[in-house]
Amino acid sequence: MDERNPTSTEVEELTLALLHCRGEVARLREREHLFSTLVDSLNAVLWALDWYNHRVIYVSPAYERIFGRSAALLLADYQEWRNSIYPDDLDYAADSLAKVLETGAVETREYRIIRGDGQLRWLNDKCFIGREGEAGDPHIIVGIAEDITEKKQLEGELHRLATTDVLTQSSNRRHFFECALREFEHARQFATPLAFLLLDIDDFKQINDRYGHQMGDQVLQRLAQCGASILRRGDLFGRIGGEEFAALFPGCEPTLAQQIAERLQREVKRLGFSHQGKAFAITVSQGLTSLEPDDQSLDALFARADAAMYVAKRQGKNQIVRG
Ligand code: GH3
Ligand code: MG
Ligand code: MG
Repeated sequence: MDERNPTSTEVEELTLALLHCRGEVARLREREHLFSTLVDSLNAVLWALDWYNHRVIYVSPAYERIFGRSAALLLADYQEWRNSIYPDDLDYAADSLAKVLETGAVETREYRIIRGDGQLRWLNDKCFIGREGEAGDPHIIVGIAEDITEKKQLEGELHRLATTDVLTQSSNRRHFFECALREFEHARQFATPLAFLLLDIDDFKQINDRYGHQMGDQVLQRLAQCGASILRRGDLFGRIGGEEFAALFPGCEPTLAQQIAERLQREVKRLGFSHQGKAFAITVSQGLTSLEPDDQSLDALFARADAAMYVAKRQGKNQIVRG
């Protein structure tokens, strides 16, 4: 064994190496600090998953904030990830995650989770293949999950505003006809019955003139509620003009459509209004028609119902006419 004392050159080299190591440790510590500051301030969960061993190997601190669940539990048990996903979305979340193995990146995953406190939240969870395994197989998947609940709520609200009539909360004209067109095409394709109804309040202008515009607005609101209340599941109802409404009854034979229209006619008459102690009621005229084999477009039904309603008005209003 060499027991000689190190030469001064060797001591110098060792000292330099030691100083270099210290510098490296300090530099790594600084980077580690920077990295955790970045990850902590990010309002999204960074995660890494060992695909073949079904193990979550890393989640950033935002996990506990966003999921309201323990990160330690998730790291210990992969089942915890499955538990946190809204059951209806679990298949989608698992399938879209598996897809990353084929595509390398999946950037459009959106699904719901159930927080530890039971709250439902929407996530956008992008994932990527992290690094190559020894056999060349990808085995680490990394991802970034962002809470998009507020964005989803805003989208829902925008959709509601774009499709409903502000005064009556019924579908607006554009949305009603968009949905009606889909039902028309479906009925044509599968040769199923379809009924179309137009409804116009009688002498509505007089209501405004006698009782004021605000009362007129109330009449429109009550009429829309009444229309909505007699609809069956899958029926459409919308305000398509000032005091004009339309309804579409998919799968509805002409006799049933007639019965629905008659019921609506009775219910509207039963709506009671009062203005400065004076009670009044309203009536409506309806034009009703059903899909015929020659109808090439929704317009054909609309035109027939409109013509029928015109006849109802001319014959004295407060009645249903079939077209
Ligand atoms: P008819 O029996 O022939 O249908 O006569 P009508 O008076 O009901 O029909 P007309 O088309 O002459 O008048 C409709 C009135 O509806 C005119 C318009 O000022 C009023 N109107 C349209 N939109 C609204 C609304 O949002 N609120 C109120 N209060 N009135 C409205
Ligand atoms: Mg009218
Ligand atoms: Mg009108």
